[in-house]
Amino acid sequence: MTRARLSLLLLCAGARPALATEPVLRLWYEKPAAAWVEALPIGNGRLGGMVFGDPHRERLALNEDTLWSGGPTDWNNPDARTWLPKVREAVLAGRYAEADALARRMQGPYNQSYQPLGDLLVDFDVEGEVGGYRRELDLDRAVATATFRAGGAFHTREAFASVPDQVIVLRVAADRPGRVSFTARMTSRLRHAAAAVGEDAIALRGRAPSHVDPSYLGDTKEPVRYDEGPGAEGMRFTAIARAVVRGGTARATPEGRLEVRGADEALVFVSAATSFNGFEKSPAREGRDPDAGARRPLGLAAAKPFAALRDAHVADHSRLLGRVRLDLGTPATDRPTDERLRAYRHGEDPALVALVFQYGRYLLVASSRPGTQPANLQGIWNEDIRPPWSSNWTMNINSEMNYWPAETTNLSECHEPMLRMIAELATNGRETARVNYGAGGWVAHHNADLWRQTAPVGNRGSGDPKWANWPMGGVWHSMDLWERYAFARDEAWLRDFAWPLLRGASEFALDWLVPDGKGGLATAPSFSPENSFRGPDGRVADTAQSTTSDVALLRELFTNAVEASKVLGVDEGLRRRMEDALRRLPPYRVGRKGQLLEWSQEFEEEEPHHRHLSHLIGLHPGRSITPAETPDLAAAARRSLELRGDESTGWSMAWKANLWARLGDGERAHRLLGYLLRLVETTGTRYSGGGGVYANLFDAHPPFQIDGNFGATAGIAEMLVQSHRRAADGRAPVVELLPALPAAWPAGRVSGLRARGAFEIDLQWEAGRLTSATLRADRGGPCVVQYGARTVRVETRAGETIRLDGSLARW
Ligand code: FUC
Repeated sequence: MTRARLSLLLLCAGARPALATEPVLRLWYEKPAAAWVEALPIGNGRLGGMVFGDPHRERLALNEDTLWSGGPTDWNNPDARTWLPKVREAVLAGRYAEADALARRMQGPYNQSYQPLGDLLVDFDVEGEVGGYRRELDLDRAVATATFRAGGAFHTREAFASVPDQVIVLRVAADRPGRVSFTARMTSRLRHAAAAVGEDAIALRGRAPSHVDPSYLGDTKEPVRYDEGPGAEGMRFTAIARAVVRGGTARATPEGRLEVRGADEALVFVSAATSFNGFEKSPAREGRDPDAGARRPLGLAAAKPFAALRDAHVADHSRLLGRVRLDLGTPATDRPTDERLRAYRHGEDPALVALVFQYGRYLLVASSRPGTQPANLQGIWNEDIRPPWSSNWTMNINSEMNYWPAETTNLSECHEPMLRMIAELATNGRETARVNYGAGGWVAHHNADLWRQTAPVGNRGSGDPKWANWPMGGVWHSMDLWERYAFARDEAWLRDFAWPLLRGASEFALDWLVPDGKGGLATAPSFSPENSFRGPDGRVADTAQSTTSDVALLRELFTNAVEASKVLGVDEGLRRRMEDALRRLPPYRVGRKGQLLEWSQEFEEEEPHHRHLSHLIGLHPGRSITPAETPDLAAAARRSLELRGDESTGWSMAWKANLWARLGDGERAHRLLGYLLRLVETTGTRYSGGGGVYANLFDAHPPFQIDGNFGATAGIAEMLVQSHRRAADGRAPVVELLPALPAAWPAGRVSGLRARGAFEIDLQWEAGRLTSATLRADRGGPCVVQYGARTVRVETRAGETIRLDGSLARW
């Protein structure tokens, strides 16, 4: 059948477009930002900016993703190896509190902190009263705009961070000649100096501390330390702002001010670079020249017309963002985003959910591009020297969650920085595995930083073992490697890049497992991030054996690595060891309340409503528990979710939305999204209960953590398409359409979602029923499409497009 005939059928089948207009992907407000979490984020993966949009004074808060405190150090702890057997002995004998105390001796130093670069502050001469103010962030174009009327002129301020030109561009314009006048300067909370560079540019040069204590240590003796003297440690950085005017004058003053007078239009180009030269090099002694790095893109960018810069930026950005369209309807009135958040209860504004979905994708595109650092706990946006949890990569849920939407929502390129970080962690983690545990392969623990810290944190005793000692960071992140392959089916990449890393993670895991004395295998010490339990002696403890999360993560790792080795036809010996381990891992267990046990025995949980859901990893993001294949375990997981409760921190509620979606419960997933969309109006950086979002839609733990944004996007995708199961042949992915559609989204359409097996999916539904589905097969091969109870097996050829109607009849 020809294409034309196919689309005709599509229309005849009554699949008329349910929703006529494209939703407008825009955050907008009637006031300038009064706080950082009201400002609008822009980013090119490396450079980040928070745009406040005040008519009289712009604050553009700046970040560069390699600006971190510290440098490479030795964090491994050779003593850990001597404590390991003692910890194991205590755990296996059930002396858990003693095991905690011993485990603390295996810890290493805390990791370093992501640093703020500084602010570009622009004081404008604006004549007259300001009226008709509006500021917005256009997600399709990635441009932040503020517009208003003053003194009889219409003023426009636009800002974007360009990947092709590697600069942030701020355009200041008015529709009457000569109305653009301002004085700009740059400042930083870090040690810095400002100066003119040339006639029309100013520079901010500075240095990051050689050490910053994590925020959660509170008031320590010297939380922020700078090295002194020549060759002092610490990252160097340079930011340059250069003005180019049409009409009027631009001049840099010797003390570092940029004065623009009487221009028709001014462009301010901001460029920044650090001395970062790789995770294994001292940023002081072996660093790059940050001045040269900051200057390089400026000359080229400043020579281009504004329209060319903006068009190149928009083309680059929309190529990624535009791959997925989600339409859940258009709101009757176009209200400011903060008002919509206040009015959102349970589903009256589905378009707000679509906006939040795309915002997560926007943030990933803006914070994670090939060659940059992966999105950290705050993406790339941070204004504090001691940011919450160091704004690091926290690997017991948060950094994984950041990348959950990367493959499912068609942003595979944005996954690259995380995949590269995994490779770098494997390099350092090999040494940690050897020194700390005498084990092969590679290990990573709870926290990572720019220097790819792989050892336990905790400063040799002050970290709680339930997070500091948890050794499964590498095991969990190995899922990224397999998922990337599962979605892209790129065998060369699997062989050359992913397999050595998967193999190394598996080698460590096999070495880490110990016989349980009954023919099975156990992990000890073992933790369930980040909950504690009450042992049989009544004492609260963290350190146990074979927690459910360890077992789930190891099942996932070995299942994936076995399959990878088969696809590649390599390492048969290792494969057999993993298959044997899979048979000997402890089973999931169900407790007295019908819940999935969190520990290998039915201990009392210290916090029954704990935000973490580590024992449910097998349900999501793992796939060892599914309602279709393991209904009893799925029921137990459901019970565990009930017992944990709904309301929690931002990321926790986002995870729950994903978990409920995997249980096929769209109503409950939707309810969680409702909680996630609660407007949080306090802006402190300390943890205070009640998760939601800030006015700029940043996820509120609180404080701000970006994981909840990415988790929400992933959860919405899971409600629409799932593909983690396999058909009975063990090969064909099962692509489930609308597996968890809530009643609040009766009609809609989505295009461009990805499914494992390298498929791209478009769906349309009306009155809660699927009306059409399109599958594009990148690489061909079989898949089983499921809608409700109906399934159809489809054989595809590479490049083929297949259309199905709502009854799953193939056309
Ligand atoms: C884990 C969580 C906290 C927070 C931090 C970054 O320690 O338990 O809630 O998200 O990571």
